[in-house]
Amino acid sequence: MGLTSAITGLPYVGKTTLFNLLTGAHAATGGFAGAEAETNVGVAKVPDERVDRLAPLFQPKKTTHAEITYRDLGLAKPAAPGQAISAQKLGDLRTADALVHVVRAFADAAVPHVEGTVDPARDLATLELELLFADHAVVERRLERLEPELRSAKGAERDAKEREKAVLEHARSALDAERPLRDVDFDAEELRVMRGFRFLTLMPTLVAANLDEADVGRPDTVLAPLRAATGKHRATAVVPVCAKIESEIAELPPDEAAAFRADLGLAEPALDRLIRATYELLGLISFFTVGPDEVRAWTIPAGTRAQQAAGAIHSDLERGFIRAEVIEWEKLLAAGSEANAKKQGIMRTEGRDYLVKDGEVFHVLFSV
Ligand SMILES: Nc1nc2c(ncn2[C@@H]2O[C@H](COP(=O)(O)OP(=O)(O)O)[C@@H](O)[C@H]2O)c(=O)[nH]1
Ligand SMILES: [Mg+2]
Repeated sequence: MGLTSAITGLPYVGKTTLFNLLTGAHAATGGFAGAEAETNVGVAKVPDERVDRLAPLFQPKKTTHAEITYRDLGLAKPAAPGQAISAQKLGDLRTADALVHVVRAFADAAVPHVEGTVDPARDLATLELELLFADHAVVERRLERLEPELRSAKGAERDAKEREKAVLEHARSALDAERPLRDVDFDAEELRVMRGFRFLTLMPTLVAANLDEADVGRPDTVLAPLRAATGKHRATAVVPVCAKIESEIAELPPDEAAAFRADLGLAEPALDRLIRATYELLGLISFFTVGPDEVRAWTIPAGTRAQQAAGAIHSDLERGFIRAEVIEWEKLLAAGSEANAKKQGIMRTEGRDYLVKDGEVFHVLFSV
């Protein structure tokens, strides 16, 4: 199960520049035609110091970080509200697990701005309205089709369709009031009914504010209005980036890059910031498996039980799950080896209902 984030935003805001930075790709930037036409797809390795520090203990043949796929999906400037996003783009956006909405906060006379002036809060509102219109259209279309279906349906099928209608009407009233669906208190059953529609305003959303070089060291004036706008919404966070300088820094040798970043007041690379925010937004955690063959990070939702977590590794491990041996990664690191950890009695045995915690190392015992 790989995670996919869709990068979206108006033209000329730095989407492709950010995509290249995150995935190490070299897709062409700056072209308007490309903004709507092409989709760039790339994979980023989830930076995780814990994997890097555990690996030397095992000298494994392979060290595997978690991965996240980024899809860079350009959009045209809306000619009129509700007309900016092609059906194909909408479909592409809907396949993602989260949205990264890039807004332009950099001034650069050489880079055209579709609205003429730099105003990231305005651009954020413009695109959010587009996503809202898109969801509204989906709801309307489905409600229209439900009417004749309801007339002919009977029994349990009819009940299910009545339920669907009620849920969609609930969604429509929120969208009519320009409320993104992630702000609405749907219950688990309603969310289940809505899952198949893959509503865009239901998706966790990261707003990547693409800062001007001059603002990197003092981002708060730029971020404050964006945070005021996003603070009203659930599952929404703002992450500052400076796609252009950070791309230049990424070309430097690691120690020079770190020094350069520190000078600018950037504590860590854009990828680390974005991915941490993505995990937080989506409620994801990591656990690890270790051994001479592979040291590897796995991504699961917080609150996953040990048996299901084993299924992230392989379905046989879930099916034949007996128990797991568990240790926090720092304790394993301190012990120096699993043999030592066992001798010290700090490896625990946990059953299938154990709730896996972030940073734990797992050995699954199973039999199929
Ligand atoms: N000054 C400045 N220019 C940037 C920044 N990010 C991107 N650009 C430039 O803006 C132009 C459009 O960038 P691009 O990534 O193609 O934007 P997209 O249309 O959103 O994919 C390119 O010429 C980039 O070099 C930035 O942080 N600062
Ligand atoms: Mg682009």
